[in-house]
Amino acid sequence: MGIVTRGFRGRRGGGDVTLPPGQYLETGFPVLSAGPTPQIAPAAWAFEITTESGQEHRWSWAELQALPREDITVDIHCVTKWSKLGTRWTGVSLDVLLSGIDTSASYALVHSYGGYTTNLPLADLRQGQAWVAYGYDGRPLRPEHGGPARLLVPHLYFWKSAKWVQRLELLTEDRLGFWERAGYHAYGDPWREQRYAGD
Ligand SMILES: Nc1nc2c(c(=O)[nH]1)N[C@H]1C(S)=C(S)[C@@H](COP(=O)(O)O)O[C@H]1N2
Ligand SMILES: [Mo]
Repeated sequence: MGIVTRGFRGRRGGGDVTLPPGQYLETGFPVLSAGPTPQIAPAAWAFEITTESGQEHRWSWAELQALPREDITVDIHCVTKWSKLGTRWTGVSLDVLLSGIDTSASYALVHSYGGYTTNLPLADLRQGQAWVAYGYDGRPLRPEHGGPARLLVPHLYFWKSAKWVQRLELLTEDRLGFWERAGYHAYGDPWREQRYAGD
């Protein structure tokens, strides 16, 4: 005991690290942004969920902070092939934000400050699978990693975890986001290696 060799970290009871196919272990925290980092003052910040019937639900920064928060420890997998294990986040579950919202939508298009978008089935945002995260490693989430708040959907490739999240648009039909329109997979399950459309 006491000696920890990289690649054989004790994890879930010990043993080898299992990564999704084609991934390698990253110990830093790379920044991947398709554009500049938007600067959003908390007073100007809000998160919205809009439904297919046009209802709008809105949370100010203070209202988001007042909701029950969770500490989440998860592995993340970027389509550029790095995976980072045991990342520690703080945020509000989408189950909390979606509770009480009347919708029969099956899809969500996520919009970010700055114009980035990404799509996913609404079911993938429920049942403890997704958060609006504003803390990382016990600190406020840094702007380059999506602060003040980003989506966190760790079971899908990390491009689905929209940084600087602004709005969830609930839709009855799937609509592709930024990378998905550029040829990336509409769903993006790292364990099935769904990197590109057709994988
Ligand atoms: N708004 C926004 N969100 C984004 C991106 C982006 O360019 N803009 N890049 C995505 C991609 S491809 C990845 S891998 C992760 C990177 O998050 P990180 O920079 O915190 O590592 O954010 C995702 N969310
Ligand atoms: Mo990515």
